[in-house]
Amino acid sequence: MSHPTTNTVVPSICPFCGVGCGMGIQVCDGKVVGVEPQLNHPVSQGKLCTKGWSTPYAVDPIDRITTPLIREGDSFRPASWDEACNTIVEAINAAQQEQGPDAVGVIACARATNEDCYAAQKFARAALHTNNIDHCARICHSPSVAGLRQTLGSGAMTNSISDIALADLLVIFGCDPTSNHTIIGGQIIAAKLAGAKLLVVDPRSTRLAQMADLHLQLRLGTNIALINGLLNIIFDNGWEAREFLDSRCENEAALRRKVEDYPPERVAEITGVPVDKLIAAAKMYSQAQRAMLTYGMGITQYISGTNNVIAISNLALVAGQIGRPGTGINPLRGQNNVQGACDMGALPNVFPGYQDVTDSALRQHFERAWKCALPAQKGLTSLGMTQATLDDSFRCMIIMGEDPVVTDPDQNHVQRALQALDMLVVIELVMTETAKLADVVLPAAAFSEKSGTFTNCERRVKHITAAISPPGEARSDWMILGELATRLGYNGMQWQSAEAVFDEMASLNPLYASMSYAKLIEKSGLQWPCDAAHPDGTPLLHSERFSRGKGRLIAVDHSEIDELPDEAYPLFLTTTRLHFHYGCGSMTRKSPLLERETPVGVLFIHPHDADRLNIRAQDPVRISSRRGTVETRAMLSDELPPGTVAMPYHFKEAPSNQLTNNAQDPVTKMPELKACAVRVEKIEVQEAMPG
Ligand SMILES: Nc1nc2c(c(=O)[nH]1)N[C@H]1C(S)=C(S)[C@@H](COP(=O)(O)OP(=O)(O)OC[C@H]3O[C@@H](n4cnc5c(=O)[nH]c(N)nc54)[C@H](O)[C@@H]3O)O[C@H]1N2
Ligand SMILES: Nc1nc2c(c(=O)[nH]1)N[C@H]1C(S)=C(S)[C@@H](COP(=O)(O)OP(=O)(O)OC[C@H]3O[C@@H](n4cnc5c(=O)[nH]c(N)nc54)[C@H](O)[C@@H]3O)O[C@H]1N2
Ligand code: SF4
Ligand SMILES: [Mo]
Repeated sequence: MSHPTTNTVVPSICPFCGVGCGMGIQVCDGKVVGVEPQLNHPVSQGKLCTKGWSTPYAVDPIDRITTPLIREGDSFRPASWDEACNTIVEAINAAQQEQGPDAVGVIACARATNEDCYAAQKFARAALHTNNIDHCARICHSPSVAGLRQTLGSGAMTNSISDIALADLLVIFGCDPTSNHTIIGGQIIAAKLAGAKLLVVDPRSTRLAQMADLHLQLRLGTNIALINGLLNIIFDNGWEAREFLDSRCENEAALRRKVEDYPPERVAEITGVPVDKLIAAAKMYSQAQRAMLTYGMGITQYISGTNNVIAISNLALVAGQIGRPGTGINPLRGQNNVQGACDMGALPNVFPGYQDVTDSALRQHFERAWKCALPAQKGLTSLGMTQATLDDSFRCMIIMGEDPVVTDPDQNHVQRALQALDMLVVIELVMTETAKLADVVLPAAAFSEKSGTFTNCERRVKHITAAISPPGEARSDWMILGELATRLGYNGMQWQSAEAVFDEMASLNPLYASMSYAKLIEKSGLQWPCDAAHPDGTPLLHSERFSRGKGRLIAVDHSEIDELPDEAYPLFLTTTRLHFHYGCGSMTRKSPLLERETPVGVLFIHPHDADRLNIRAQDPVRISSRRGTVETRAMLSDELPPGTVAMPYHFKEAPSNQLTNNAQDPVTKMPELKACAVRVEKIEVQEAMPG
């Protein structure tokens, strides 16, 4: 590969969140020396947030893994690719010979490219003969994929980010875009300043809630009751979109009957939102010309996650706020390429393009294309693999760029499982907490060191090119998996370029059918579906009909969260994000600027609760749940309702996932990351200060 050597700017995409802002990577003498915003990028229009600006630190060679590493006692020794790959293949073969193909599995990476994720699922299915393939969408928007597939036929953002400027009402439901999708957050503020109304539904008083026309500060986990209450009011007043319901939706009668059980007074009691605010919100949303609804983890990260998404869908369908510009149901996908990782089929139940693995005609289609027999049963989810390890039926896991020790619920449980594996392989940029437990660590190329494509939250597929070479012996994930496949005896992954991977994928994925690198570069990205009928892509889904035909209304009921506070654990804990850090922190925490902005771990607590517990600002505190204990510092915040404390999950020194609950949504196995019961105590000065 040849790379620019002096002062060149290589167009690329920010490697953090799903907004997918356009950046130029500044390169000097084969090193990334800075980034700059792309002025004419369709999403970010010349802007980056602080994380985007800090990208050079995130991919800096300092602390990067540069050779394969093999465990030797408590540490690692450098090894050749040959030795590392042989060690892995031997362990896989032994596990599969003794316990069958499903004793192994792969976790793909929503921060890596589509090409990497396509390779990960093909590796699992064709080389390992198992559907045990999953990734962090499981604990993120898997309920969106499952819920919206049932109601609309497709689980992605229905509209485009630029529609924010077209809406006259913006509904921000269980997400915090100024922190987490910052450039979208900025566009929401701009729309508000230009006259759009703002309705926020969140237990916390987020920045957008503070400037909203109406803030519904509901109790944690009461989304369905709230939405059924709004629907009750809408039907009661005849505010529903009559014509839209008659012509484009089905199953209205059952939904109407269900929401009769949710009169405003009852809903006020369950949710804590006063009746007058419920009525105002129902009117605002149903009577707006164009209401655009965005939602996030406050909807999905519950054991009722899939039903929560269905409730959101019911609301938009009944109000007819979908299928037109400036409206829609818009799950703000989190990771820079989580939309793509799902589209690629890095999920245990679907091939690329959401094609069911249990459908024999589809499976035969992939068997012919990949020239191998494929497994017919759905695979295990990521947390399913963890559990199967503890149940002795799973032995070998390949984790490509995820840090479950910090980011999965119930850290002690996760660590026990990873330690019980015969072989844990981690393909990473840096030594994460998870990589530290591995038997073999393989060095991955970062986004700035490889070519490929990313798909952002509005289904926009963009091409990126390598700006520099990978450090040391690091390689793109698809190359690593291709090498392992060959050594396992499967020859169908010997691609010569990322483009060859993309072309193969596009030939098998109907949503990407008419895409090619040349066209992606020429058009500056394309939104799927992009096929013969939509050669220039599709900015707006469901305009004439829903992907499944009629929009399906499904009656759902409020259910309690799994673990309510009691005498021993009297407070609710919710976990959220901080603007300045990202995921497990392995990339953002390399930036001195971002690191300076936030303390190493923090507990947010309402002043009333703090007062009762004799806790002052910055006091060291201990937080305990039924699963673990964390020590950190207190920060007083009246943005939380009394009785609820909050922690970010970015800090390995104060990992909130020591505390979180692994209880799961029955449909998607999404764990309840947004609510569990905890006890908080002040740590007296003579005890050790937290790190
Ligand atoms: N800075 C930064 N940005 C990120 C990330 C990061 O780590 N750092 N991660 C990226 C990823 S992977 C994702 S998925 C996105 C997530 O982005 P968001 O969806 O915005 O994520 P959270 O902050 O976890 O949760 C959103 C909100 O849900 C609220 N909430 C909790 N319970 C409920 C409830 O019952 N009902 C309602 N209505 N709201 C509730 C919380 O108070 C919080 O404000 O962010 C992406 N962007
Ligand atoms: N308590 C609590 N826990 C949560 C959440 C919450 O709200 N509360 N949110 C959940 C959500 S929504 C998500 S998405 C997960 C995220 O959980 P993770 O996916 O574990 O988090 P990331 O920090 O994004 O980890 C990605 C890793 O990939 C590596 N990486 C980056 N690029 C590449 C690449 O090209 N190749 C390879 N091989 N590696 C690469 C990075 O170094 C990083 O260590 O966390 C979840 N955990
Ligand atoms: S909003 Fe997201 S994509 Fe844009 S610069 Fe910030 S982290 Fe990167
Ligand atoms: Mo996420």
